[in-house]
Formats: sequence, structure tokens, C-alpha cells
Amino acid sequence: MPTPGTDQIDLRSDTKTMPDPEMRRAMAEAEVGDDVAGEDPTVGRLEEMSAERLGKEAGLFVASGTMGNLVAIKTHTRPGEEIILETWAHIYRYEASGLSMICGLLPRPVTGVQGRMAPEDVEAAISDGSNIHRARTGVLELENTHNIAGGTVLSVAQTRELCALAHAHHVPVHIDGARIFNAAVALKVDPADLVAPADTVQFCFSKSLGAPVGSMLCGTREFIEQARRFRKVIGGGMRQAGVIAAAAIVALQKGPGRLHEDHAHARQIAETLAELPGIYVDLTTVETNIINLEVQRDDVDAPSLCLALETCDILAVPRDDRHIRLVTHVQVTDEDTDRVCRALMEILG
Ligand code: TLP
Repeated sequence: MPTPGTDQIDLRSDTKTMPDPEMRRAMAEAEVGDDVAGEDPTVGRLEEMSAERLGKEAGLFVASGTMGNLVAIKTHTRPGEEIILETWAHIYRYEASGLSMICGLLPRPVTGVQGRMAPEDVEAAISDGSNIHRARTGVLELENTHNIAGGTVLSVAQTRELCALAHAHHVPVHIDGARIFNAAVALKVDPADLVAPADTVQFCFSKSLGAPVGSMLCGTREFIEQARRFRKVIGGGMRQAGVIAAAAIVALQKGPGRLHEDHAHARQIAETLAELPGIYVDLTTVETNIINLEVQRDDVDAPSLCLALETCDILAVPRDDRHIRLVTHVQVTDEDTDRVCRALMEILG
């Protein structure tokens, strides 16, 4: 389904999708109540469905991925502790410093390869607080898929290994699984197996699953009850939120089953790009719906390439002068993908 009413193809992000008619209908007909008092049946249903899907005891519906991560990290830690995360983790780079401003944490970044931290580097970063000069590690955060690395996935085995070593040091693990269903589809595994080793996971309805709003935090029942209190503190207690949860239910039911299409589209675009002169794409990172490309030419840079694409009704944003991220999603069809490839060949060939 193209962006309604236009021929525009929006590759800026999978957050740009519009609710489809089924979502809008579900929203209009949703049974609602006051969710702060636990009285919204649609939110309750979404939380139960999500927890079951991810093999966790309970779920907490939150406004955004940022809120899900923040509530999780705040619940896991105490001010003055450290959080171990990958150098390019979304929570570290793009969540407006909530970690420090609100949780009072010291980030301890570990540089990964394609977004994957080596277990020995994570272990070396863990501090039990016995050294008076060092803060104690409060939580280990993993991101799957890793956005900035290009949608790369962390396998079940890699997740298990990192979680096992964190747990051996009594450190809990939170997964920023904004696109966890993409990871599960790419790896052909059950998402529950992918997150089983971790204590908590946050995933987004409003990215590749195609809903307009919302994310879910899943964990033990006890953890979720504590997180619910903190969600209230930061103003995340929503009232008749069933109106948005209804669209998320449709997204959870229909979204995961079609993600392989987005991955195939991303692959097709990446392979086209890789053949073009002066364009670099590391095809080994194109595992899901994100393509990172580097412009290595004198006649064109990333901003001018985005402008040229815009004249073809294709939207993309430069990350800097040389790099562009392209993201495929439910509103990018087979025909759209062909059109993107043809436009790229015309502009750059
Ligand atoms: N990612 C967005 C924004 O950076 C603009 C995008 O377009 O990719 N974790 C990950 C891995 C994310 O990619 C994002 C958003 C978030 C968390 C935050 O989610 P929201 O935007 O719902 O707060």
C-alpha cells in the first residue's frame, strides 16, 4: 500500500507508515476504559497477547520505544550505577540522555562489530562495585536489531552468551527490541526464544509492525508492576488508551508474518546500490529492513543524492555528508522497490 493519496515512497524510516483501514476500523470500534485504573480491556488484551508472544509473564503498554527503554532501565537500576551498552546503541545516542538525566546512570559504552559486542569486552566492562573508584554495573543493554549498524541481528546463541555472563555477575539484561520481530524473522526463530535469556524486552508497534503509536515492555509480573509505577511518574499513564492499543493488536497479528517482504526489498535495493559506481554498501549488514550506504564520489554527496531522489518522489535523509540510511516497510511494495532501484540507477549509473 503506497502512502495514501500519493506516489511518494518514503524510505526515511519504518516509523513513517500510516495506519491501514483495518487498524482505523479497530480503533473506531475499540472497547475502552481508564487504563490508569487497569480498566481498559483492549490495552489489557494487547499486554497479554504481547507477553505471551514473547514468552514473558506480563506486558506494559507505553507511548514509545524511548519510554519503554527508559521505564525498563529506571526499574532495573539505581542512580549512580553504570549501564553497559554498545557505542552506537539507540538508547545512548538518540534518546535525549534520559539515561543520565532521569535514571542518573553513567553510560559505559563497548564498541561492537556490526553492533555486536564481544562477550570478553562486556565482561571486562562489568564492575561489581568492589573497587571504590568505580560505579557498580546496574544493567546490560542489548539492541536487536541494531539500528545504526544497519538492522543487524543478534542470534539466540549470542544473546544467551551475553546474558549468561551478565547474570553470572548478578547484572540484569534489557533488550531494546524496537525491531525484535525483524530479527526473529531474519533468523527464522521464535521471538520468544530470542528474548528468553534476557530479563526484559521493549518492542515497538509503530516501526516495522506498522501501527501508528505505541511500544510494549515485557518482563516478570513483579518487574512490570514496578515499571507501571514509574510509567505513571513520567506521565505515561494513559486513560482510554484502548483506542491506540486496538491498532497495535492488528499490527501484532498481521505485522510479523510479512516482514520477510521488507527484508527482500531491502536486499534488492542494497544489491542494486552495491553495483553502482562510487557507492559502498556492506551487504553483510543488510540482514533486515535497513540499508546503510556510503557515497564515495566527487560529483554527488549524501544530501544531493537525497535531493535527486526527492525529484523522483522518493524520500530519504542523509545521516551526514557521505552516509544515508534507507528503511523498507509495509508501505513499500514490490513495484515501489523496482522504482527505487531504477531511480538509483538513473541518478548514479
Ligand atoms: N528509531 C527511529 C528514530 O531514531 C527516529 C528510527 O527512525 O529508526 N530503539 C531503537 C532501536 C529505535 O530505532 C528507536 C527509534 C527507538 C528505540 C525509540 O523509539 P520511539 O521513536 O518510539 O521513541
